[in-house]
Amino acid sequence: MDDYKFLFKVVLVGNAGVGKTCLVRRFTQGLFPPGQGATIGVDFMIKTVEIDNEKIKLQIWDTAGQERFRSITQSYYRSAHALILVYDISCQPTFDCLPDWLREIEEYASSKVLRVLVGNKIDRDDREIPTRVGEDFAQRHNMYYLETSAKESDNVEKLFNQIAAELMEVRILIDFTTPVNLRMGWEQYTHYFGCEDQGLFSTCEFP
Ligand SMILES: Nc1nc2c(ncn2[C@@H]2O[C@H](COP(=O)(O)OP(=O)(O)OP(=O)(O)O)[C@@H](O)[C@H]2O)c(=O)[nH]1
Ligand SMILES: [Mg+2]
Repeated sequence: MDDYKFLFKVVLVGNAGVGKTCLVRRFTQGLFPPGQGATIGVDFMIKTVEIDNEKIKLQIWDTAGQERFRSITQSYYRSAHALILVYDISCQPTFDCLPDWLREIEEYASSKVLRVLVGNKIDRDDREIPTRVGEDFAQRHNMYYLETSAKESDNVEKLFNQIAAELMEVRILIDFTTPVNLRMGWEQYTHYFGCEDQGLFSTCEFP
C-alpha cells in the first residue's frame, strides 16, 4: 500500500541536452540511460523517500527543453512545490539562458516555489562555468545551488533528498492559497495540493 504522508511536486526545467532526464532516471531508477533521446513534452516519474521517519512521495515532472514545447511545459510550473533549473557546466550557452528561464519561472510558478539551480555533468573535463560563477548566480537569485553528475551519480540523491527535506521544513510557511495567476476554487485547490490522485490530503498540514 502507498502509505506516504506527504506529496510534493518537483519540476525540472532547463535547456535541451543539459541532462534533466538523466538526473531523473538516475534518481528514480538508479541508471544512466545510454543514448537518452530528447524529451517530448513532459515525462513523469515518482519516487518515495523517507525523511525523519516520514514517507514523502515526490512526483517528478521532467520537461522538454526544446523551445517548441515551451507552451506545454509552462503549464506545469504552476503546481510545482520545487523547481530544479538545470544547466550543463560544460556548455556556456546553457548557463547564459538561465535569466530567460528565471523569467519563465517568475511568470508561471508560485512565488513561494522552492528554486534550486543545478550545474550538471561535473564528470566532464571540459568545464566552461566555474563552480563559483554558478554559486554566485544562485545566490543573487535566491536559489539553492548544487553541482551534479547524472553519469557518475554525484549528488543526485542529495539533490532530491534535500529538496524533500526542505519542503518538509517550509510546508507550513508556504502560502498555498495564492499561486500565481490562479484564483482558487476547490478544484484548483486539490490540483495544487496534488491530493486528487490518491484522495489523500497529503501535501501539507495546516497549523
Ligand atoms: N557526461 C555526462 N553526460 C550527461 C550527463 N547527464 C546527461 N548527459 C548526456 O547529455 C545528453 C542529454 O541528456 P538528457 O538527459 O536527455 O537531457 P535533457 O535535459 O533531458 O534534454 P531534453 O529532454 O531535450 O530537454 C545525453 O547524451 C546524456 O547522455 C552527465 O552527468 N554527464
Ligand atoms: Mg529530457
